[in-house]
Amino acid sequence: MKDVVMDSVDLGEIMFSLCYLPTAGRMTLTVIKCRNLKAMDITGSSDPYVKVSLICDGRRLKKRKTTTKRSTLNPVYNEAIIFDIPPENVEQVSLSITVMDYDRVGHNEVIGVCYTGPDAQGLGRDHWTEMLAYPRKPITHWHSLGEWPGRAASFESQGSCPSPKPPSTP
Ligand SMILES: [Ca+2]
Repeated sequence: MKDVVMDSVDLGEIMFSLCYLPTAGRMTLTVIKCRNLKAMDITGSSDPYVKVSLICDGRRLKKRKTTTKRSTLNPVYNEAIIFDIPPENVEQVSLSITVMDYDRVGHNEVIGVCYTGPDAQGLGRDHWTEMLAYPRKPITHWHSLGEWPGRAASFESQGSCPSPKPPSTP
């Protein structure tokens, strides 16, 4: 896993909660809100929505998105996205959370992205660990958005779905 370079470009932040129900094998990611998003449109604003992908083995297994909020850099969603993840697979998956700008004409653009999962960096990994440590309890954090790594190659590594890993050495 390469380091995710978080440079100084301010793309904004996203607040979401994670909650895992081991018996039901259900994970709920609630997109709460964003703040100080980067303006993508000539109007000086953006039309943000949030796309959440469940990733295993570098592949997007499932993709869900929130509604689009028009012309705001501080959207409020409070929208829950549910994934079925059996306990035996919870160490093998990650989530990518991408904030997009909707455009009526042309392609929608990525504003910024963050990751959470056992292979994520920093808070992305800590948030996931906390979710597993406190099952049935929604855990909420603000995450800084990072640059979209182009073809998404830096995070979605090649190879087979990782088996449970030994704890990382200090
Ligand atoms: Ca737009």
